Amino acid sequence: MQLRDALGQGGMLITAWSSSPSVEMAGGFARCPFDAVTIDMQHGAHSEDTAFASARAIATAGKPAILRIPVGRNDLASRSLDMGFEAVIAPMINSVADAQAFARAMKYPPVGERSWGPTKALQIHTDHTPESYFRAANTQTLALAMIETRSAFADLDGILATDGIDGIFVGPSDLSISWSNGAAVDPNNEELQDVIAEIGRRARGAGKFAAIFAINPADVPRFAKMGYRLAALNTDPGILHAGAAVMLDKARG
Ligand code: 3PY
Ligand code: MG
Repeated sequence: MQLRDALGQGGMLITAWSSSPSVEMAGGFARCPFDAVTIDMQHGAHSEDTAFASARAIATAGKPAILRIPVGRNDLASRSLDMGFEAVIAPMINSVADAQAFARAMKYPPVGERSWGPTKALQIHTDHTPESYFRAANTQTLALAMIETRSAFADLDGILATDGIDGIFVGPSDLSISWSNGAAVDPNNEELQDVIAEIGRRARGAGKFAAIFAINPADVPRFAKMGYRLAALNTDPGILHAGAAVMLDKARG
């Protein structure tokens, strides 16, 4: 397991974002110079089968695998750690109670209530014995709580202070919807940038990691300056379209 140590070294890590249910493509992303690959089971089309097989393909390529669970699926949070994922992103963590429930699923006692059974994880993380995995898991696997509503922002300090929550992950699109009371989805909204900066500042102050979804690659250095340590770079369809546009422009002169 390597993600926590890489995050601790400073600098900005960039994860690919896999929404198409293709193990081949997730493994392909892991062989690109991304720092990690995230499998999206909230809005992406991955099933448990493709997600779990992707975890193995990503680890085989030497990269950390991250999973975004659907809203409230804390059972899947524990299970994905058992399948070898190093971090879980939980969407719509809107209160301290949401954060506590997520943390309980992610951490072994005494911090949480994760149940023992990392059979597949041990096949992937072959540097670990069951004992060493047990000792390492609570610190080496990461619980990232998504901050993407006004109520999450209102409870931010409590969410950050929750034992077992390692960091936050900002969802700028949902945050823009909530911030405008449903008037618009506008993640580039000026006012929102101050809120995003404030979330990064408070996460850093609480000694927790800050991560964010970046639609536009040019935003990543700006987020890094705000203290964010991990950015997801668009999605697989977005990268396909952007790459095709660049190549077709060149091909057509
Ligand atoms: C958001 O921007 O709301 C996200 O959840 C990014 O995936
Ligand atoms: Mg969202």
